[in-house]
Amino acid sequence: MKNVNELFNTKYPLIQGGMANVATAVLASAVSNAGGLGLIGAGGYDAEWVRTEIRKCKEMTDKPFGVNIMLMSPHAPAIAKVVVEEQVKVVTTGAGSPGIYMESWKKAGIIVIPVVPSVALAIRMERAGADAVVAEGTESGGHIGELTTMALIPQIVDAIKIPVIAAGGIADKRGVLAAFALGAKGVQVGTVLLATVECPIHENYKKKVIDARDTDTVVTGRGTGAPVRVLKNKMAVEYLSMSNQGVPLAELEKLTLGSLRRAVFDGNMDTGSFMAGQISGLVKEIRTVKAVLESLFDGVNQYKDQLEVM
Ligand code: TUI
Repeated sequence: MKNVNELFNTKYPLIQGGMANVATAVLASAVSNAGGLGLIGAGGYDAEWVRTEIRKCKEMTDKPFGVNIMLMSPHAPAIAKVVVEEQVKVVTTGAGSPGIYMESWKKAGIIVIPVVPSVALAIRMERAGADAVVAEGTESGGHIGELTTMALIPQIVDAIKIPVIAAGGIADKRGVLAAFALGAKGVQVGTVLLATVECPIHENYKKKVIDARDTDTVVTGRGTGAPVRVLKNKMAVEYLSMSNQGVPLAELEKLTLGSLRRAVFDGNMDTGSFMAGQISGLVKEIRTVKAVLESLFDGVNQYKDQLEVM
């Protein structure tokens, strides 16, 4: 089995999370230039936005990068075509099963890495031709599954032959080593990259991550089929209280409509959705992307022979 950094042609076996509205060409190129695999997060944007970001990213780095497609987006089918046309090297997917696109992506020579929250989906994706999976624990920010990273990774590792990349709760080298010890061949990180110089989000968002303690995330939307982990604020607390009182979904959705954009672009502390993982409490300063990646893998090579990852 190829190591994940050989599969990507990167220095580190690391993927950046496909964070919607956050993961632009600016962040993706910074991660790729620092030795990881940067991703453009298509999020809710349309196909032409994605095409433009891909072209910008090609200008900003000569290293490999990928695109994350959020499958709940109505633009996903058109974006699935754009990644082929633009000869994107790697595609990751989230919030659904990419089965219907797999054949066209494989034909185009794209490395396909679905994000999965369960063993069943990991097995389905391996059968459908995925090159690797990102197994994402419920510690993660944004849209999440039920299982923790600790429980999910070894179960998926035992169920499939393709490489497993661990996500959820990883923000320093202890997390990286733990993921490798569980059998993962690489890691995906998101939260720790929010607190970087290059991350193109409002300063209030970065400050909120840095100020967060271990217990400061909550999960909204558990009743909607699309639970989302965010940092606690007025909006999240109101949402949970209204949801507990049985307020109908349509009412609740009025509260969350446009809330991620209010966090990312306006830094609105009261009404924004500050998506971030449980590991926010470990993130204490704003660093460059390069410094973050170096610290994640600092000394990890020492364990190369035992872990057979890099
Ligand atoms: O997708 C993510 N994280 C995200 S997407 C996102 S944008 C958004 N905003 C508001 C509401 C919903 C989405 C913010 N964060 N992570 C990957 C991920 N995929 N987590 C969980 C899943 C997942 C869940 C169910 C993947 C597949 C799946 O299976 C469905 C099926 O068809 O079997």
